[in-house]
Amino acid sequence: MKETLQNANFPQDGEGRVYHINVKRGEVANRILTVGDHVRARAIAKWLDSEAEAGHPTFIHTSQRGFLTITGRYKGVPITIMAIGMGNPMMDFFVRETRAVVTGTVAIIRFGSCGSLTERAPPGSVIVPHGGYCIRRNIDYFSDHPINQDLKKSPYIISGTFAADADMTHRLADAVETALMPLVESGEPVGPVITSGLNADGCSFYSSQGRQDPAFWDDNQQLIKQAMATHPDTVCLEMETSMLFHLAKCATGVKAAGCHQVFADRVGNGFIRPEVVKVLEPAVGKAVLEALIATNVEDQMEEIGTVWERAPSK
Ligand code: R1P
Ligand code: URA
Repeated sequence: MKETLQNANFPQDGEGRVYHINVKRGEVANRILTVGDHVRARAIAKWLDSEAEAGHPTFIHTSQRGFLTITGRYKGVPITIMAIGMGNPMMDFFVRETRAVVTGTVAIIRFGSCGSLTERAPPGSVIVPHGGYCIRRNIDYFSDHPINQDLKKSPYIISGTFAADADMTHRLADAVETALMPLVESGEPVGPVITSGLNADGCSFYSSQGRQDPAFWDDNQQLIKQAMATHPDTVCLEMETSMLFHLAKCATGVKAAGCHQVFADRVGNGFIRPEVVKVLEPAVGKAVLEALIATNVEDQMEEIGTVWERAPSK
């Protein structure tokens, strides 16, 4: 922390920079592509307009807490690409702190990696879920002294569902299908695109995604079966997208969609190969940018005073 912060309820520095992402108004655009992985964010940023095309340099900032913000333009439209790390709390920091520094609609598409629960989506395929829910480890179940014996009954809590924005999801599914078509035709081991079903966010990559570890007391042998019985159209497991849908529902002026490249085959126990990621990731990243620029946002920020303000022509 370099600056003295004001307001313990929602800390910001004297220029309005938020505490964890460390950006201020004019550094984050209305349309945001978010990923977990910094390397993925930087790879997708290669699709942004050059400085000569954009009329300004690309803004790149890493916060002390590890959030990477890249703001530029794609086909002339202001876009932010942000890497946030992993898990529901990181998604919470990201949605709340970007909402605080952006005026007008915040349109967010998450592009993550996931585990697949269906043979229809092997490693190399892409899933565009229509909604999601959360699976949380119930720590009271494992507690020595739970405050209520009822909490000892179930080791995991499976939530109800939250819908993705239908219009954004539709555009995203179309854009991903279009992007993958030439790769499939040229024989690359990518696809298919699964354009419905539910995502499940685990609060852990391990216990609450049903992974077995003899070194831990997890009581999760039946967890995937229970989740599928509760939500039979579940297709994938990861750690942020359902939280994004939940927060979008609870926030003012935030709308969101998501897509995932399948890394882990949780049916057949396989994993994606790096050479497939190398082909798939840039193609899907570009498709997400296409879907974002086609997304309508209300009261988009004026460019004056922002990092995407064009230099005056000489
Ligand atoms: C776990 O390996 C991470 O991968 C997935 C999960 O949601 C979790 O963040 O997404 P990212 O590849 O976007 O990080
Ligand atoms: N990310 C997850 O959270 N789970 C997986 O199985 C793969 C990627």
